[in-house]
Amino acid sequence: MEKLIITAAICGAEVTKENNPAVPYTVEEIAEQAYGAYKAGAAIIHLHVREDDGTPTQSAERFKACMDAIYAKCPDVIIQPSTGGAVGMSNDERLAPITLNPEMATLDCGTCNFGGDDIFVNTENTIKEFGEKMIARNIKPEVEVFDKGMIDMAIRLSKKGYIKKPMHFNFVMGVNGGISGEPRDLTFMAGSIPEGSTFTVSGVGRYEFPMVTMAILLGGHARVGFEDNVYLSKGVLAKSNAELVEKVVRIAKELGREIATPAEAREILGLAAKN
Ligand code: KMH
Ligand code: ZN
Repeated sequence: MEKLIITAAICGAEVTKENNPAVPYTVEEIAEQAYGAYKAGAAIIHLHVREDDGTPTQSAERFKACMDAIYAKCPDVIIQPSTGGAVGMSNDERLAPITLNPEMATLDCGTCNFGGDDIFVNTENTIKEFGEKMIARNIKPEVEVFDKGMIDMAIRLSKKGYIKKPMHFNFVMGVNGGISGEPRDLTFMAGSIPEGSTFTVSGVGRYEFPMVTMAILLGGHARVGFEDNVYLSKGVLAKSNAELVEKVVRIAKELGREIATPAEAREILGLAAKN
């Protein structure tokens, strides 16, 4: 089986220090959390950024400051900025970090409820626009799918040339409005992607470790981090993103799956080597 790529979603746009005091806001806090996760075994940092007061922002300047600070501590890590941003942001706002030409970025492939009155809007035209812009900049999209229909959307749009093959998916499971995070759900999602695709799983909240464990067994990849879950185990807050990554590494080792370095992750995902 391929080595396991671990992604650390260290910050997110919705989670706050009230949920877990270790959620990073400042450039320094973000770089520190990324470094800890990288040292623990994460090859990819899925990145959202904040103003110092915790307000989510898609400012290219803020992304650049955070990416520079992360690369200063871990020069070979893969940084994957979010183009999802936070609910309610405009497309132009959300696309700002791709002007920095990152190796990867997320490409959300459908609209869904996002808890309460929130709707995370990704119309077909939005997906086409984001897909085209990523192709133009040679950015590998991580295709974010919150439900099975979004896989079908990605397949349709990749046939039309908006997303290059082989696609790399992230199944986000357990959002209030998306697919749940039960084993049958992951079997269904993993069985629905085209041959030659790769996938990562992000289980939200209590679904995080069961879904990651199942992904390890299925040959998929694993995402953990404060964006998705702030608990190390039931009722126990994680002290850092690194603690969550360390737990994945322990599970993977028990199950006989080796961990991919960033260079190995680049090879698996078809990214250019970094010099
Ligand atoms: N914050 C969510 C509304 C992504 O990073 O592309 C969207 C999100 C997905 O987090
Ligand atoms: Zn995200």
